[in-house]
Amino acid sequence: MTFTVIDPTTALPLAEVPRATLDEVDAAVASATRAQAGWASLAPVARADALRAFARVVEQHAEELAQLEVRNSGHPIGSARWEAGHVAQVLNYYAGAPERLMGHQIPVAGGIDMTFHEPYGVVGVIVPWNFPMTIASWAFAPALAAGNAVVLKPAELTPLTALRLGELAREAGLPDGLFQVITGSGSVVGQRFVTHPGVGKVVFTGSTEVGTEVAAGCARMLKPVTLELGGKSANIVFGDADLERAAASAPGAVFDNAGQDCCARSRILVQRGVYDRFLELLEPAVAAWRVGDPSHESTQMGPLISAAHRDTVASFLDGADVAFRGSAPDGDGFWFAPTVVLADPGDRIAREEIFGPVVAVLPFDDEADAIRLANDTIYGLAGSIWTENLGRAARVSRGVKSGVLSVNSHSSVRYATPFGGMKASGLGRELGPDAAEHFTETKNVFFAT
Ligand code: TAP
Repeated sequence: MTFTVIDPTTALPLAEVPRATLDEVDAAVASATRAQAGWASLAPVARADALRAFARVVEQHAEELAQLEVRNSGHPIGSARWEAGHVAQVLNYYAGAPERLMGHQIPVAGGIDMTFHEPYGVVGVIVPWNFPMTIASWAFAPALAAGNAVVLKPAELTPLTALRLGELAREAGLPDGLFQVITGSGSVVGQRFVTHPGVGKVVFTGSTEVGTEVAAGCARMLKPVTLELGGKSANIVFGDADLERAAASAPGAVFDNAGQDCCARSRILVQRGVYDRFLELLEPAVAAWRVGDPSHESTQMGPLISAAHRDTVASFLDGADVAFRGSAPDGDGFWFAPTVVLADPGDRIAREEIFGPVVAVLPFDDEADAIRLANDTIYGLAGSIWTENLGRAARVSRGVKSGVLSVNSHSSVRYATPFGGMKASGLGRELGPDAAEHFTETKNVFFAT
């Protein structure tokens, strides 16, 4: 059995991909279990070398991976190149981990006490369709570094770069079965990671709705789970900010990847005294946002991922107070023009994740009001604070309940710094110096003397 993968820029079929059965998932977990035993017993330096070799092969194929992502996901080529390079960087970064996963020697009476970081065994990784390569690498690189095997399930909409990464891992010399990519539906393949007793940990990135189900299933199995879920992040602009910079950068903060970004700043909160001026500056920046063929070097935004998703995004504009819109091409692709909406805090558009190129602008009065509004959502993933006042930046960044904030910038993702959400945006952290440890359990051993 197979399923068809569609190019969102043309709406035409791109590839046929296998739809795995339960038996095939079980076979993948069995071969991952066999591979893991050998991998975990390798010298740490040998695991580090293997991950660096994988990184080198990804670098050598970066352009091919980027072109594939352009076609499967509609990402602009510039972004797709960054994503492929980022996967290699993440692998190189966690290649440093096997030799640094140190336990403690703890002073106790009557002997010597030591802790060890033991791998879980097989880690099941479930990823969404919005950033297929990068999000997968945030889990598989540290999991492998810590001595685990990985079975990765990409989203059915965007499996192609993940499948290619599976082939590249083998080309790089990773042991057979150690890193497998298995395609199929979430309710079959993803669910089996949850219920299979041979999968020691699950990493799930996707919607809060499905993530909650996955977490409940893992709880029944007493299985650890990392969750990276939805967001409704605020871009907070104070009256003392550099308004020109804040307005010029705001489109990129929400329309990047056509708004299909868990960190999208899909609410812009603007202090009332500069609200009109900010909108005046924002309008030309939105008009200048280049939407079109993602294979063109100058394109900033491609299509949405599917016709069904475009319908969902469009439904948010029913009855909305649209201030202005950018442009989008005609044609068969799943196009949607960047859209700026004026909203009230209770509006659906100001509360729910849209996952499309639509931003709600809301005024606020003072610092306390900004923090209250920013926190007035079930989510807590990312956010930005624009102000020239350092004390205010510190107070507001401590007051906003989000896992990843930036001041006078919209940067959320760096491989060397922790990433993840508070509240309904997730559980646990990825990336940064501690992530490999999150793929281990602490064992304590006491030696009587
Ligand atoms: P989902 O519909 O939740 O799907 C995510 C993944 O889970 C897909 O691979 C899906 O498989 C699989 N899945 C579906 N049902 C499942 C089940 N019952 N058990 C196990 N796995 C199952 O999300 P999406 O629409 O692909 O992605 C958009 C969402 O992801 C947004 O909410 C976005 O904010 C969130 N997201 C969060 C982050 C971070 S880092 N916080 C990053 C990116 C995206 P199939 O679709 O193939 O069936």
